[in-house]
Amino acid sequence: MATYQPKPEDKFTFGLWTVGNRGRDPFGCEIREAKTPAEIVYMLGEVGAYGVNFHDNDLIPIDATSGETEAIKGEFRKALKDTGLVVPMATTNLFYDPIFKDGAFTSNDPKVRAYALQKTMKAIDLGVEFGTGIFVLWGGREGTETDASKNPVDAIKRNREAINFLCDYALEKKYDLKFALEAKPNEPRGDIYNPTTGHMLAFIATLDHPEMVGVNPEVAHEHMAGINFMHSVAQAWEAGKLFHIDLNDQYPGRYDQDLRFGSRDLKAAFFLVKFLEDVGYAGSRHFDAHAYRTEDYDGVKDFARGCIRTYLMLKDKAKQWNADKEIQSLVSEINADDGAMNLFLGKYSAAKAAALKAQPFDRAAIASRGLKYERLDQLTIDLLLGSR
Ligand code: GCO
Ligand code: MN
Ligand code: MN
Repeated sequence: MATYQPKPEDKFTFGLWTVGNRGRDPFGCEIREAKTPAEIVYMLGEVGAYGVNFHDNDLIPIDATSGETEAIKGEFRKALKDTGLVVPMATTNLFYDPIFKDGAFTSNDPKVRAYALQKTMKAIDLGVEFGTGIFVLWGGREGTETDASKNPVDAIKRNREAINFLCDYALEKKYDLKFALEAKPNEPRGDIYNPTTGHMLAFIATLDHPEMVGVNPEVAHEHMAGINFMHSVAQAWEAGKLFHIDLNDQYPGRYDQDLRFGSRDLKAAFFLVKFLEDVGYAGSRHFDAHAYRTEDYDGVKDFARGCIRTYLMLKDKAKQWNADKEIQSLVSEINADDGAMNLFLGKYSAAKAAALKAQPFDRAAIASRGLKYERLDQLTIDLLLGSR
C-alpha cells in the first residue's frame, strides 16, 4: 500500500497566509490563535512541505520597527534552518492596507501608485534575502466597482508601467528573479483587471521584458470565471509562461472558497495533476488554500496533509491511466493518422492550397464514426474510483 509521503522533489509549498489563516470571514472573527511565522514554518515542517512562501507583511508587519524586523527575520531564518524548508516564492500585499482601497499600481492617485512601487521593491529585497527566485504579483484591488471611476485603458498602461519598472529594478540589482502574474476575476474588487490567465498572457506580451514575466494561475480563480483550469495552465505552459501555480479548489458561482486541493472537483484535479506530471512541470506545487473555519490547528495539519496526499494519489492515478492498456488503445485509436492528409496539412503553400481545394471529402462518412469518448471517460471514472 502506497504511503504517499511527500519528497522534497515534489516541491509542495504553502504560504504563511494559508496554514496561518485564522478563519476570519466577512461574517465572523478569527477562531484560531495567531502563530508567528517561525511557528508556521515548524508546522509546515511537520506536514512534510518543501517550502514556504510569504507576503512581505505575513513576515514583517507593515509598521514594524527595525529592531522588531531583525528579531522576526532571525527567528524565521532559524526555523528554516531547523526544518530545511526553503522560500521559493515571495509576494507583496497590495490589498490589505486602507491606502490600497482603490488599487495599487492602477490607482488614480499617483501617490498610491508610487507607494505601491516602493513597497514592492522592498518586498522584492526581502524575498531575495530569503532566496526566492519567483515573485508573484496578484493585484486583488486593481479593479473597480463602478466604471465611472477609472478608465480601463489607463489602468492597463499604469499596470504595464509598474511591472516594467519592477523588471528594470530587478535587472539593475542583478537579482535572479522572475515575476509571475496571478489573475482573478473578482473579489475583493467587484471586477479585477486582467481577470483570467489568458488576459495575463496577452498583457505580458506587451511588456518591456516579457522573458522575465510569466503567470501564476490559480484553480479557484479560473473556476470562479467558469473556465477549465487545466486548459489555462496548458496555454501558459505551451507559451513557456507557467512560472508558478496556486492549487486549491472552488465551487463555481460562489465566494472565494480556497478549498483543500481536489476536495471539490476531483476529476478536474486529476486532469490537472496528470497534465503537470506528463509535461514535467518543475516548479512549486503551491497550495493557496486554507482549512475550514471549523478547525483547530490539528485540523489545519489535516488540511495541509490532505492537499499533499490528494496530489500524490492523483499523480499515482495519472501513472496508472498512462499505463492502462484499454485506455491507451482507445487513445491511440482516437489519434490514429494514416498520413493520407499530410499532403494538405501543415505549413501553407500555394500548391497545397490548390490541391486541397480540389480534394473531395465524404462528410457524412467522416462524421459517422463514433469516437468512444463515453467509454474513455467511464474508464477514467472507474480508475479514479478504484475499480480498475
Ligand atoms: C487570493 C489570492 C492570494 C494570492 C496571494 C499571492 O485569492 O487572495 O489567491 O492568495 O495568491 O496574495 O500573491
Ligand atoms: Mn485565491
Ligand atoms: Mn493565489
